[in-house]
Amino acid sequence: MYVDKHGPKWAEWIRHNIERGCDIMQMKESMVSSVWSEVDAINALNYARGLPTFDSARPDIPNHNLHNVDGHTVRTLCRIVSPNAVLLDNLITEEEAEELLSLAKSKGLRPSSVVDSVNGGSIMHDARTSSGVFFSGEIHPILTKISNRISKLTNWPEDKAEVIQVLCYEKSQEYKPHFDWFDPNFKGSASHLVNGGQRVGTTVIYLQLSEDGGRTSFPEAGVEMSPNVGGAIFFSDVDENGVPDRKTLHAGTPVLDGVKIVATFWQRENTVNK
Ligand SMILES: O=C(O)CCC(=O)C(=O)O
Repeated sequence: MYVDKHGPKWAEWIRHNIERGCDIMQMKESMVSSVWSEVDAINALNYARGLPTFDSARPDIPNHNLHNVDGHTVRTLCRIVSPNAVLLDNLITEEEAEELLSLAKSKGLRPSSVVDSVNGGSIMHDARTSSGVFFSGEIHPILTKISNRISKLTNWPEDKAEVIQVLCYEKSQEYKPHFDWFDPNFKGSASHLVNGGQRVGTTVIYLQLSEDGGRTSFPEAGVEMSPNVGGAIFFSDVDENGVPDRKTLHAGTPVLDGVKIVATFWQRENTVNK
């Protein structure tokens, strides 16, 4: 439990160094600079010392510049505190972006919808003029690879996530400011909350860049982001206690020139039946 997360050698290393009276912060740093996530390292060290462990209420990116996920390096370029949002470079490679793009194009893009706040179904809305593809119930190596990488990076189980969606915005298309979390006050949220609970994390991966416009903006924070191809924006939809965060209001600003294509990955509170 906790100490065994990366095998018996690490468990032994933790126990032995605690017994020797090593500095706990230095131990944590050594673990994090190796294979451990920050949360797992803290939990393992707490557990080994009989202290309470901490299970995060939301996915999050460790507070480091470089992240090694199974040999693939992702870099944090910018981090904002409220909402808890991170601009990432190289979340996926340009080749992986191309592969996902081809898969989406082969499926064909349809006008995007939004959740109907009354009955939970899908409806067309002026607020979202893009077109998109859902890969519901399908298994493709590239989808699995990307969900697996994000789940590891954010320290959140892979089964607690929706399938990836791809969105395409042509000139003048946009997604007006909105929240990704389901508003518990809306009748239509119930059918979504029952399967997987609340949305707790959003990752928007850029697959194709527009020439101008088409940024992801956070109006409450006064921030607009525009990653490279394969770069992404991650944000927690809820606060540290799992409560929907109104600061996560965000938008896909109108594309002024060219075509923007992104993939969106939503993480949930509970396991999702796909
Ligand atoms: O297109 C973007 O930049 C943001 C996408 C978005 O807001 C969403 O899919 O919820």
